Amino acid sequence: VKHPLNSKWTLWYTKPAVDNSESWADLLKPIVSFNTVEEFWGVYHAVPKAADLPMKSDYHLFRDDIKPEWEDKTNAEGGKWSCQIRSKKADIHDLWTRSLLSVIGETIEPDEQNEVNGVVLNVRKNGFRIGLWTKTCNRAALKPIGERFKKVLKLSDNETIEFMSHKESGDRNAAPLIIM
Ligand code: M7G
Repeated sequence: VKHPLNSKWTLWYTKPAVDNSESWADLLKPIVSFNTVEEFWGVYHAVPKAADLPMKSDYHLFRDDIKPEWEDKTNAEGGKWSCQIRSKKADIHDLWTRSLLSVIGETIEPDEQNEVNGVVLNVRKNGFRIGLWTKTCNRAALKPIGERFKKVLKLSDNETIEFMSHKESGDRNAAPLIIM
């Protein structure tokens, strides 16, 4: 017996660029799709753990046929809640697992909202970053999601997450739409 999820999900991987000849699109590839709890755990155990990924790589888990790019029509008007995992004690494997479960189980958002398109893990020199991608930049919809995201990431009261629209994400000087 398999337990269906409410959506199909696809895991994507961005491999680190070796030189400047490879574009963003060349580096980003879908790995596998699943739509049951059992298939999720199969994938989860088959792929490298977050802490074992190479520098400059990403995991992306996205709903249905949404590509993990700003350009996708379901992402174009949206943005992301972003959290830099600063604490050295933080167990990235645990936090990424909690993020995945809250997204596929849809406990990250109020019932039937379907505001969350996907979740992204970036492995960078200054640490790990987890981003929660949303369909819109609607503050009223984003706040309860941000509150839940902070609990999923086990943040303490003095740690914050930031929401930035994808349209502004290329602009280094743009301020986040929400910090909380
Ligand atoms: P990043 O991985 O979001 O953050 O973006 P980083 O600066 O910590 O590495 C790195 C670069 O990847 C961007 O400057 C873009 O060149 C490219 N890139 C990232 N994303 C998410 C996209 C995207 O959705 N579309 C396109 N075209 N390029 C992207």
